[in-house]
Amino acid sequence: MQVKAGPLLSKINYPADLKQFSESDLEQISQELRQYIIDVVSVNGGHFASSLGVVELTVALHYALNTPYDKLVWDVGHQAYGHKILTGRRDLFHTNRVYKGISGFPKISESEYDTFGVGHSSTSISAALGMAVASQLKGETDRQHVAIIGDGAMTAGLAFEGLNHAGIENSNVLVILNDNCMSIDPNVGALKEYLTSITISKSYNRFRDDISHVLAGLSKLGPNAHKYVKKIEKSIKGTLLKQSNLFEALNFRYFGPVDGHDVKRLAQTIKDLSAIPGPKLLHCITVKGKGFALAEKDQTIWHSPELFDKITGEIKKSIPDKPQPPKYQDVFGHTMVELAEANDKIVGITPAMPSGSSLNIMMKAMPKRAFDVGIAEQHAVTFSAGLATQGLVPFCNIYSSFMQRAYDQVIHDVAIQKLNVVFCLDRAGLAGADGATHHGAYDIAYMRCIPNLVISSPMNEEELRNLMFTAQQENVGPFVIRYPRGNGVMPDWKRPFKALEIGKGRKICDGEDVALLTIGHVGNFAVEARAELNSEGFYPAHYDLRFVKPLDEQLLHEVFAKYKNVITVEDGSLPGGVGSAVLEFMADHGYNANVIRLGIPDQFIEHGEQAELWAECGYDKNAIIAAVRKVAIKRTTDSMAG
Ligand SMILES: Cc1ncc(C[n+]2csc(CCOP(=O)(O)OP(=O)(O)O)c2C)c(N)n1
Repeated sequence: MQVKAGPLLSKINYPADLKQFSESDLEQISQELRQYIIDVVSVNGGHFASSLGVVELTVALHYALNTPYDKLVWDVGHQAYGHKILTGRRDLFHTNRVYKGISGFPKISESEYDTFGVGHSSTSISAALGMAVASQLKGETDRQHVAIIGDGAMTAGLAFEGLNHAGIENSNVLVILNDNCMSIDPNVGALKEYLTSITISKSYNRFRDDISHVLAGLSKLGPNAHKYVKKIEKSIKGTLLKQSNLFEALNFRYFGPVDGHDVKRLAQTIKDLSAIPGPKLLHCITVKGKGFALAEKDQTIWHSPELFDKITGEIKKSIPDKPQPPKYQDVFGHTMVELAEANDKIVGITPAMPSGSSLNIMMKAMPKRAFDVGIAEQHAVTFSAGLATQGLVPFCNIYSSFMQRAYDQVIHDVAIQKLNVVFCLDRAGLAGADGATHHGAYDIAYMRCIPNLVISSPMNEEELRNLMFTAQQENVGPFVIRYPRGNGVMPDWKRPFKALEIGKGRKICDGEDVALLTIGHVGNFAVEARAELNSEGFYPAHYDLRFVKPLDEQLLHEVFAKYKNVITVEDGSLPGGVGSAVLEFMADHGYNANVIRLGIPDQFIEHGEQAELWAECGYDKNAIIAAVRKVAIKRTTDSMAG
């Protein structure tokens, strides 16, 4: 649905239009931009509070700098809605995150203003530094390169790798630290405490005022400004040296903290900082959800709410008339508490996703045994490995796509040492509206080749519980459990635990002509497909593999001995996936069947509803029906009986 922009915003299609306005209009433009985001996201969905928090920063950056010649790199990118609206996409913004619409994140292919594709956090400093060094090598020394990074994203090792390198390159990099004390959940860690301490420190606040006076003078000095930089630096250093500063220690010039909602002053400061060469950091204090009272109050819920009433703030939830199956993530969260109550060796770990993974349930119930380690997937895995060396059983919950960050740690720190770490990979498979950066498409392929790992995937809530129960038993070794975003299929999911035999699948039903081999939740698509196919006279067999590794070889011998057609179905990439594993088994054992593999093809899948994407990739119920129809023989009830 198209939404009407305010009188000033409606005149701005690109930053060049914004620059036509005077500084005194910037506040109203910011207000209209904020309202536009509220109007569209309330009816369309998407990330919310983070973009509201950087409205003034966004306006100031595009006003003060010469984008797209100057490069803005948004970290994570979930806060870049204002940027999209000001850079040619206002009229498309209602298609944000919608199937075939614009992406919810900056994307190089979408706009020349999107300098770097993002979605995963903490890449901005490295990327901006790469751009800055390239500009230097090309002699384009007037170009500005700005990384806009949140205090949450700043907790990742990658951000520090970027800072560490930038500090010795004399390139034109400005890091804007957007400090709102929040990740999705409240930010955690010693860095956060450090940032808070310098924000409230009296000497820093005095310094901030000093520096803004000096900077205000600088812009009036025109082209000779550089001569004065040294002088300013001396004054900065003089004040700063009195108190150590982390960023200064890394050779950055530190400015701030400044009010991230004072748009005029921000624009002026950014302009002034452009005159100072080398690496610099501007510490901006912002409020996540700024301008929408409920979002300011409950920033976690409003990070990415459902649709809502923009007047009352009521989040619109459909009320079903019968009990619904729970989300897999909630089954994980509640089961963690149950298991940990019975087994005191169990601990829980999440890298910055307490709410997203539902580990917050355990964090509340057993605060000493559940850890949010910040946006630090690599650390989360190696920290878990360390815990496991001492006999604990860590359940390390990481979204499948974020686990890509910690691949070496899985191999080097966990698998080689056969440590009893349980990896729960949430959002495995096509994750929906976040798109290509967030789909958990590759975990089966990238885990399957690692020795010592058990890799499993539950078809429903009861299986998830039983796999978790199985994984926490003594000496089981590294154990992966992958499950998708969204709801399961069992409203009555809380059943007693049962240990499962590792590497054993199950036959769901016998059939004729063709066997469906499924892994995980997509097995339910096959159950639905079978019901329809049966009514048409097709009778595929159905097996749930349950384990990708070790594969149930006995089950596969039965399948290849009995069926000439085999259809594998998985919510993961076809190259290297379960279908590939089945083909390997077939070749290794000299079978010769017609194998059709359904799953995610060898291309990046964009955003949309999960159901739209399953259909696009060709492994939803209808695709399974079509595949079976192609190879199976239509039978009457009589011929079945015969
Ligand atoms: C590598 C990685 N891990 C986890 C996430 C999930 N995630 C998205 S936004 C976010 C919080 C970011 O906080 P911050 O950088 O402070 O930005 P804010 O939303 O507060 O503006 C997290 C944890 C991610 N995008 N990438």
